[in-house]
Amino acid sequence: MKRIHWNTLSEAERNDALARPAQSRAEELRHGVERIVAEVRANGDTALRELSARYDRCSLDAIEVSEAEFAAAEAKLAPELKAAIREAAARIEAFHRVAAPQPVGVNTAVGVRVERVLRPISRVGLYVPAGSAPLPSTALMLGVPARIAGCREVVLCSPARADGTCDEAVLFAARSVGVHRVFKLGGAQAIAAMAYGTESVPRCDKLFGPGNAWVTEAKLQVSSDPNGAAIDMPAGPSEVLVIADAQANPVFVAADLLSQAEHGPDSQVVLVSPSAALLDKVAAEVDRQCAQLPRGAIAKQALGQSRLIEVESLAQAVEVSNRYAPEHLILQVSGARELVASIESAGSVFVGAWTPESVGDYCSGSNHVLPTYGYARSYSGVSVASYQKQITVQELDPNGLRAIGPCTATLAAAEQLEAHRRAVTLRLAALGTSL
Ligand code: HSO
Ligand code: ZN
Repeated sequence: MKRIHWNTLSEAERNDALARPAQSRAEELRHGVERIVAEVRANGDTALRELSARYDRCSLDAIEVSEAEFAAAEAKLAPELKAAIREAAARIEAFHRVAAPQPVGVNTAVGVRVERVLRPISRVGLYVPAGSAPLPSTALMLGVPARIAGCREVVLCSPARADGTCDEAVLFAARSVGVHRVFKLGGAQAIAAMAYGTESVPRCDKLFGPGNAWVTEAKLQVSSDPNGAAIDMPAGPSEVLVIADAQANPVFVAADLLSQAEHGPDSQVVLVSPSAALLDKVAAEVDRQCAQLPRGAIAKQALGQSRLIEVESLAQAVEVSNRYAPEHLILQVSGARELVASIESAGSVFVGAWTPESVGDYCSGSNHVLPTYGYARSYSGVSVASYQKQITVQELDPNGLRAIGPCTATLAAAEQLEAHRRAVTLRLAALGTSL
């Protein structure tokens, strides 16, 4: 892990120190995805079968998961895993329900009512990756808010294995949170299918979920086409920033860094501390724990581009974190709760020694589909609001028009939009009022 002394760096070096690894939208990837999208649009299910054979090495009879397959998946799962999936879903639901936007209304003048009403996005498409490890927790994180929002059709795609079946836990999780239909599709072809529709896959209005470079590129492409689909957020490799003080337990800090590093070789982990001794202890502890991990080789690659940053104070640590805008921020400092007020940009914050990031990944109740790559500066994680449209409604009675008509007319005149002005003055005249 690279050691950095923040105070010795110039502004440009600080930017470099916090830079994410370049994510190139390589020509080859762009063209490859364009070709896949075009094939799916032209040949529908036939293209999906061909592409699944080519890329996922599986021959699909039916693209959609059948009732019998759902039942077989459920029968295969260990009871404690099913119980954990149900338990996690319940907690995710409890938080997302209270965090959901509410309809609001206010009289902005006498006789002028303005409201915001909420409507579900009708058809949504969820993507659950199954690359190096299938992620049933992602099915929960995407499915629960869709159900709370009341989306009419919730579709989920996840890649099939070579034998043509999907991961049992993903299927069970999808079913337990009310996903309506599941398709055995992965990669760019899954995104294209949900964005444009095929004979089997319904066309969706908005697509959600993480994925590899192909999935991400496909989401970008379909979202820039007015006939395609909207997307939740731009996605990049997963990341964590830990702020720890001299009192932090190096064993806990190392475990948290590794839990992010094991996601993939491109994961980013950053530790910021005012204590040089703590940084030394964590570095040694990371090596020790990493050697014992089944995915140690992956974690080790991620650690290659991770950083240990020494700062002069906790206040400076927070400054560094706000500048980096991490997907996950862990505060392992005494009085961690007080630091929360100064956090400006982060996807999700984990407060104190007893809050590992893993609990947010699975079952504290918050969502784990979060902005990465610095997008936490302006984006938020997936929530019920992501599955809703907010519609504003206004209604005036005659007194309302008398009250705000003159303001409207003056502004319309200033913009030289006479038709706008008359839409008001004609009505005021009908009410026997002139300006
Ligand atoms: N930390 C990942 C989510 C995840 N972790 C799923 C385990 N399973 C990205 O936020
Ligand atoms: Zn994770």
